Amino acid sequence: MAILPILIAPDARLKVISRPVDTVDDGIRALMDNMLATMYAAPGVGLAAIQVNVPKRIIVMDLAREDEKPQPRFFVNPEIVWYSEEQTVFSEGCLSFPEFFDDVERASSVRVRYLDYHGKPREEAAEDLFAVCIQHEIDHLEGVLFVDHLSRLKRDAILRKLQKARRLSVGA
Ligand code: GNR
Ligand code: NI
Repeated sequence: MAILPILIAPDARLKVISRPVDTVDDGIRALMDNMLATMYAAPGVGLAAIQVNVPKRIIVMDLAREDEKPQPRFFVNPEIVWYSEEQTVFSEGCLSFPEFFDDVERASSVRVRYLDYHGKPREEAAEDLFAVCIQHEIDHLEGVLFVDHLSRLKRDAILRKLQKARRLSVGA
């Protein structure tokens, strides 16, 4: 398994709309395994393929606490088929925005339809952190980032700080 480099904002590649997967084959499974290893190494609780510069509709996730055994989940071509009217606010982060967190309001619960690791169609209810995370990840597949849910003032401030951090680190 390989740990892949994660794209850091601002990066135009994070705005690309990801394409559906035709067939969940061994190549897709190898990519999902590498994404999972990358997510664990980061560490993060979710990762969309576009974050490792692969514009395919694939998400990996593990919401288990540190004292629990790992519960890796894989979502191919995920679609939200129902949103609760009830909304909740959660302080979100993103591996593509290291060290930035801010409140985002989303549906409290959703139903998600997807293909699993073996290409089998599934449908599942998501609540709490699972609901937050699946909505955050599916946004990535549309090129939408959590800062796009913030005011332009906050978004621009965060992007400027990341731009500056990059300038300092690469000396560009
Ligand atoms: O690791 C992650 N943590 C997180 C915390 C609150 C809300 C969303 C997330 S997802 C994020 C990993 C990530 O960037 N996935 O795209
Ligand atoms: Ni993210």
